[in-house]
Amino acid sequence: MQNENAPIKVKKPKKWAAGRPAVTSSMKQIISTAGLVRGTKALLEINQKDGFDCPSCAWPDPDDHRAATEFCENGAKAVASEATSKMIDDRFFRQHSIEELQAESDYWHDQQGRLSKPVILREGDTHYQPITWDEAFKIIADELKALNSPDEAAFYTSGRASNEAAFMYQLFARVYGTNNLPDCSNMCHESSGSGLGASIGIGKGTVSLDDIHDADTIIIVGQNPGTNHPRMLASLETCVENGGEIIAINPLKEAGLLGFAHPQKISGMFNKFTPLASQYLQVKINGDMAIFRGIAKSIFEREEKTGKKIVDQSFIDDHTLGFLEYRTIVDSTSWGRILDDSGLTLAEFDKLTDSVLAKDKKVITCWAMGVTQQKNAVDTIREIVNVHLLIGAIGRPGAGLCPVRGHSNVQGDRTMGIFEKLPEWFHVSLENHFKFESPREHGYDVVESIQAMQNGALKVFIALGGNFLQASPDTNYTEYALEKTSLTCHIATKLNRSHLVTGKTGLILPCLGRSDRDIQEEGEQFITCENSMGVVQKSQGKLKPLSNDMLSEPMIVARLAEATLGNTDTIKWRWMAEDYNRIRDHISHVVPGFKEFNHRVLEPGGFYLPNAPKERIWNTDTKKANFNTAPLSAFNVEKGNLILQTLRSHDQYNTTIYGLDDRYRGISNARMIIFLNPDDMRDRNIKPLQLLRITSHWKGTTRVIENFKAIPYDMPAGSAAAYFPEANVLVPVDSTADISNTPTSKAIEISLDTM
Ligand SMILES: Nc1nc2c(c(=O)[nH]1)N[C@H]1C(S)=C(S)[C@@H](COP(=O)(O)OP(=O)(O)OC[C@H]3O[C@@H](n4cnc5c(=O)[nH]c(N)nc54)[C@H](O)[C@@H]3O)O[C@H]1N2
Ligand SMILES: Nc1nc2c(c(=O)[nH]1)N[C@H]1C(S)=C(S)[C@@H](COP(=O)(O)OP(=O)(O)OC[C@H]3O[C@@H](n4cnc5c(=O)[nH]c(N)nc54)[C@H](O)[C@@H]3O)O[C@H]1N2
Ligand SMILES: [Mo]
Repeated sequence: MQNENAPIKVKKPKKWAAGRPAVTSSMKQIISTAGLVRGTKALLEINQKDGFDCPSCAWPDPDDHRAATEFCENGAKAVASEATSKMIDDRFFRQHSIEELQAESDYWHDQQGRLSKPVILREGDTHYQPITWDEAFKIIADELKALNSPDEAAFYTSGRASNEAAFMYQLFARVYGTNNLPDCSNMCHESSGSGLGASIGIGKGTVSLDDIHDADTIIIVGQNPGTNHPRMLASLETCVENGGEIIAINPLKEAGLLGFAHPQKISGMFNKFTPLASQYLQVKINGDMAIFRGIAKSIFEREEKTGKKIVDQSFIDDHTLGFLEYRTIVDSTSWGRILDDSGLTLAEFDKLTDSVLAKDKKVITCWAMGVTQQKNAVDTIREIVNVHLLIGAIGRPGAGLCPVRGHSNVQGDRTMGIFEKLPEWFHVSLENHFKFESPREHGYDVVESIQAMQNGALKVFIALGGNFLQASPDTNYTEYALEKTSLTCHIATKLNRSHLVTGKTGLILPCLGRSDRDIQEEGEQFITCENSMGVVQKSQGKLKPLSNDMLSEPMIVARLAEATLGNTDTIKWRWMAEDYNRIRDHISHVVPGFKEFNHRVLEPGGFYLPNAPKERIWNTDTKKANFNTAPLSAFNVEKGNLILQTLRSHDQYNTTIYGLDDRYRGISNARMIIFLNPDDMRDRNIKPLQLLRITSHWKGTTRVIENFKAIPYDMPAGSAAAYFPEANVLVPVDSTADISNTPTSKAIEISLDTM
């Protein structure tokens, strides 16, 4: 374990990612947590066709050949954290009161090992106590049955849950009678789903790995793949080697976008790196919509100047609606406004447009949280689509849209029906197959759930994984909200802060993780996941579970459902979970694209789900791809205030903190820091490492965090960055994106004071 009191070290940020340091760092981590034998065994199984899907990110595995080490530094760390040989037992909870545990850091919580037995915190108790599984299910079932309405309960999902667990879980919620199925996606790529659905008729990306390798130009917006999707760097390297160009749009200079040394190649082990981004556009926070508007404007101006058609008119005519209206709004957006909002120069736009129009216009745009967690996220994503529609860069090889998902099965969970606004056809499909009445009223998303707990409308909160308290905005507000409930129950692998802020009664139910062997009544089981590119694959854990008292997620859901609802002719909960083929068989009847699921999933490497836009078929309301016509919007702050974005360090997986370093940004031993523009620091007379109080401002209210050290960093004036989850206190619960209701974790108005 690292010493949390060690002094902070600050070095120059790195100019490339991975290489030998990545290998050393991951090996150190896995051996120290999981031990050499267990650790090596786990590593060799990650992302192999008969092994388990890496629990870290949703970047796809190669379709054809896979290296024996198809994982990355951060995948190895995620596995080490799960495959640890340390265990939390009864003694742990006897020893530590809730109050003591609350005083420890997130890093410390993760270091305590795997949860191994169900425990309960009864009203007034100071310590969690062991409980049997049967008792635990009975307590939850009694509580659920006693509610005035099923809508007084919510069922949260984090994106590691398998397709099988997720399908059972949403079925349970709906048979019970509610659509209250908030999930981590609400805080993550919900804006992508909303934007893409309206524009092209599917809430998912349209490219495969081959497209990434073949593209002429890949634009990466608001994403830090060096840390969060390291295996993507190998795909980008292939694109560059094939003559493609990478363009980064990011306020911060991120090492992983600058260059990559492939750790599985000899050259990479000697730290010889391939330069990646040939253009690095340091956009102002929230300036991305202006960038894509600017590309469209440049294209129209070039057409006028040269008298030649540049847009793909036949694609526009055959496949889209709204072109003329879009053209009008682009014409009426001034360059002054575009340059102001984006922070770029005309020369930068010129070069960028050259690249978008280069060669065969095989353009792919990738994006992640820098785009989705903004007030105007949905319009920004739709503006990205607008540019792709202009040049027909969708539904052909080497071109398309690529929202890069976070959690390894967050996309699959949504496909399985984890959605508070489930479409009508899915309800009908469930009803026809299972013969029950599925409730139609939309359920609560994450933000609405927090608000409903606050106003007393939501009384029971059940979480299939995740760390709701730390992942949610407005930490203090969310904490009070959770405390107002009558029951909180977490199905989890590792201890986290959400387990320590409970309703009247709190329960923790320990479950198997991806790397664990899963044996049920009918023998050894596997689960399935869907990656960011719509490939469904099997995943089979191989490690012996540390304790016999953990249950699998499908079995926990099944027993909970059985205790609450009982079995019927059409739904035999426990029987389903005794053999996951039975769950998959149900899925094949309910969810489109899963016909013969049990058969096709045995294909090595899995199978692709249907994706209509890839075939230029648009399942939108209009049956066309829709141009979106929205005025530019910008996030303005009062003079002297800054815009803060919250981001991930290199040593964390969301709220799980593996270590205290952010290697590529040059930071060691610190998380309570704020990156600032050097000129902004000078203007405010702030010295490096000086301690600051940060106040966020929202509709006349303020929120405060203290003791954050100032770090000068290369980013546009007026912007700032701090780590998630420490800075979540500052994110106002009702500051959310239009339409998707995603918290605006990448744009918060702040002021600074020295302490
Ligand atoms: N190791 C590791 N892997 C992970 C995760 C993890 O925590 N650790 N988390 C997983 C999950 S759930 C997700 S969703 C993904 C997250 O993957 P990312 O989206 O890469 O995660 P963030 O750290 O939030 O990074 C956002 C990036 O957006 C940039 N940014 C901020 N504001 C703006 C803006 O206004 N415009 C632009 N263009 N850029 C901006 C930031 O500088 C940063 O580089 O990663 C997944 N993979
Ligand atoms: N300010 C700010 N807030 C953010 C973000 C941001 O960028 N800035 N990002 C948002 C994003 S993109 C996301 S996805 C959310 C993440 O929100 P969550 O998904 O809720 O959070 P995680 O940190 O991924 O959850 C980690 C916990 O999941 C449990 N867990 C791990 N593996 C398993 C498993 O296999 N099964 C079960 N049952 N439990 C498991 C462990 O107990 C672990 O402590 O946070 C969001 N919050
Ligand atoms: Mo995410």
